[in-house]
Amino acid sequence: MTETLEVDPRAPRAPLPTPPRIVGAIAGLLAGLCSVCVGILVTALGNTASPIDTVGSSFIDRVPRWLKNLAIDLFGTNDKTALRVGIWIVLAVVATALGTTRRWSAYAWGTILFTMLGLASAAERTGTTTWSYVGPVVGAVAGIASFVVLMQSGTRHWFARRRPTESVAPLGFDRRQFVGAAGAVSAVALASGLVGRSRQNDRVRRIESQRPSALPGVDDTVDVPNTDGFHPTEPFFTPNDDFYRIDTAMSFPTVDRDSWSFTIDGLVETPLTLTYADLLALPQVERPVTLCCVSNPVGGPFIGTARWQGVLLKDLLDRVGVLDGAEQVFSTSLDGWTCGFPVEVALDGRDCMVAIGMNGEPLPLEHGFPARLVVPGLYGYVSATKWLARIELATWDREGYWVPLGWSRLGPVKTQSRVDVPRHREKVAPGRITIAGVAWAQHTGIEKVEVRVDDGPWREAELGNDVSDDTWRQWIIEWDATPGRHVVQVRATDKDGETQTDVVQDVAPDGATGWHTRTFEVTN
Ligand SMILES: Nc1nc2c(c(=O)[nH]1)N[C@H]1C(S)=C(S)[C@@H](COP(=O)(O)O)O[C@H]1N2
Ligand SMILES: [Mo]
Repeated sequence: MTETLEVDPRAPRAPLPTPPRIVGAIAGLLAGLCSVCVGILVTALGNTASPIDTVGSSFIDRVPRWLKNLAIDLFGTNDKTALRVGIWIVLAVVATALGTTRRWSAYAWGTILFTMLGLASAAERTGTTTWSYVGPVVGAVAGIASFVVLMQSGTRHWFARRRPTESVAPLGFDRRQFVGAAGAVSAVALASGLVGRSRQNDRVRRIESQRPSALPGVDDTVDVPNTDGFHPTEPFFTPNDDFYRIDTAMSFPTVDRDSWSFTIDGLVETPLTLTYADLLALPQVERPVTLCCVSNPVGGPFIGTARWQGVLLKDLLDRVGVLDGAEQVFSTSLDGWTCGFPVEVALDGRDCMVAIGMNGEPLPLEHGFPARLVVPGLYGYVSATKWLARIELATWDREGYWVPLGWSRLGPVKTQSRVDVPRHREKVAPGRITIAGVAWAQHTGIEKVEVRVDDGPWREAELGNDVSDDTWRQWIIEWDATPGRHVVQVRATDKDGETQTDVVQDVAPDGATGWHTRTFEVTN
């Protein structure tokens, strides 16, 4: 009697065979992609930041000083993109590795772990909503389901019609069915990713659309002498689009102009809350101020000058009445970033402002719309809160964002100067050339800039018009270029007579020092 392959329908179902490892890896990767993209879609539908950005922000909050510096050195103002790419890579590697186990339970536990990370980030952040939690959870469910479907797609033979007499012995791996399922999961991931991204852009556009078309008229301004054409490459006022941007915000905090307000409270007699309309209605002051970042290396680009418009902080502090115990002006942004500077700085007569305008335009999103602080003479990390939410008069017990991460509590700007022309390793023709740059010592002012080539004598550069002690000063000097390789150095002296130190110090903990040195080539 020949053996039949007939099957007893009452027999227990054989377990599905385990698909090859490569199938597990692909399934893991695609399911992970699906998780994240669905998470992005759901959060975007809820008008809130993506899980990637939320986790990224939590990561930034924990970055040690050396890593922050390394990131800025390597990526400059593209550090956020670099972080996003890094997070995607880590997720892709983990999802692929989990997939190779080919066990759905292992994959599910891994996904749950990363989802918890997303939820924990959402929980610790200011400005997150219910959607910040719903997104990762829905994403996790979608990812685990995708993984199960993909793993079974090659072996379950959903579409293979069986006659009762046919074998259920393994039919082998159904490649077409797996490819079909992989295509479907990829399509879901791609569609959610694209829709999510466009919704996320809509969110930013909605904030953007709330910027008014014009600023109120200025009541109090200063005369700015002409500075056009003096410096060959660096305009005195940095256009808003070229102005450096440094902050910890992976995505702009959601702002509703009509309900936005900020409060001045803490050690004050009467707290004050001002809406955007209130700010526009107050007397408008405009001042040119150079803002710079403590992370700017010697010769670096993280500096810019703008005409800032807004309300003088001093006037607001007079209104609330600062109490005796107050030591610092401690401010918080809509996304929970903080910083603080001494109360004396706010009251010593300098033009600290709650700014709403930059170079004649309402503040761009990148630079703090609806309102930010601008404090002449201090680095941004202790003073220049963007997307302002609160100003608190506090004692030094409170620590601004960067202080526990190893940065100095006080951040007065150090006198610095920079060579812009010739550019680094530029080749120039022999003959008379112009060497040009900028120098700054905000709130003290620049008195003198000296330049030397190849360890020759220091020569005094010609200075551009003196706009304000709170702004940088442009300088130029002529030099008869002889063929060969040359080194140019610059040093500035402030209006207190202090010449900038040649002692080289790194940006941490309170700003870089040393003379900017640039090499260039003179050839025919
Ligand atoms: N909300 C918020 N404000 C912030 C920061 C930040 O991370 N978050 N960074 C500060 C730092 S370190 C600097 S140097 C300035 C830079 O301002 P800009 O991006 O407009 O040039 O913003 C300051 N204000
Ligand atoms: Mo900064």
